[in-house]
Amino acid sequence: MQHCILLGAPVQEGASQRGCAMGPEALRTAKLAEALMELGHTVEDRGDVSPRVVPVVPHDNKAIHNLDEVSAWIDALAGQAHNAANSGTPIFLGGDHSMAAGTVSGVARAAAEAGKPLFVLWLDAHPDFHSLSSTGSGNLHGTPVAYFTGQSGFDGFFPTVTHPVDPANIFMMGLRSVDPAENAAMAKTDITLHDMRAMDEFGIVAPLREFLARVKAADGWLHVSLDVDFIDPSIAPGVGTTVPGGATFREAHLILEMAQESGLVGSMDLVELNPFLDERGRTAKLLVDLTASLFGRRIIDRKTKSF
Ligand code: 5AB
Ligand code: MN
Ligand code: MN
Ligand code: MN
Repeated sequence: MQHCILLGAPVQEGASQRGCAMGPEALRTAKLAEALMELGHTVEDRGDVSPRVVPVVPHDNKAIHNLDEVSAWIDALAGQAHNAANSGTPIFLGGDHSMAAGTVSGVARAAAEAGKPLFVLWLDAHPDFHSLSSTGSGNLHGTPVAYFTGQSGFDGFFPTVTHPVDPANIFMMGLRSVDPAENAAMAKTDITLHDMRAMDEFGIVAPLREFLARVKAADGWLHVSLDVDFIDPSIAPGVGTTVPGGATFREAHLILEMAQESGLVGSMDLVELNPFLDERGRTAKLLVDLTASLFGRRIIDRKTKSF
């Protein structure tokens, strides 16, 4: 059983549309804590993080907006994430995905102190691999992976990354909207990219098993970052950036069930939920059910493990 620490990150300044700031409350209303307790875990809700915004130097890329605010969020979240990761299994309630710049870098520091390399399972329609120079939209939720892997160009704008995540330790699933600059930048890294085409062609089980086996062999810490737009918008409408052709209900559950069975999960992000765009709370409820799968809910109690 795990000690789950809920930490709200009502950041929406990294997205183009407002509404993600309501995400943490919607997840609480959808009974996230109750679902985890039902599975036998203890739950500590630390409330919402509130950053102190200080001005940073403006960037040459004039498309960027809310740089001051997002930078402050990253700084505050990295500290809180480090702290929470030292005392339990943090579940970060977003908030737009710019928060992962803070949560992942903070968790990476705690993992390193525990002598474990950090591995990231990135479930998203997008790779979020823009640099501050390459982002065309200027929406900073498109940048966290480039930041926490230590790509250049963030110094002086975002807090300095103390423990960059090795790109070889990142496994992305569900990609179906990748900008040319992201494609070019990722081609120079060892990130494992399992896009929707690969999911159609090769499925989920074999490649995910291979990744989890690598985490296990390295005695690693596994962080799962779940962007709502990973899931098909027909069943997860509560998100600003809908992209057709996403993961099905069972594909999403299977991934999280397998991750749970590996016994390696140390932390999680639930991001991009926009309750303003949701339909009667169904996306928030789906996220709670998916989290329950990652924390041990099973259809039947099976003796044989799939991993
Ligand atoms: B999300 C896009 N690449 O940079 C951009 O939802 C989308 O956190 C970013 O994955 C999507 O604006 C960010 C077109
Ligand atoms: Mn994302
Ligand atoms: Mn996305
Ligand atoms: Mn999005």
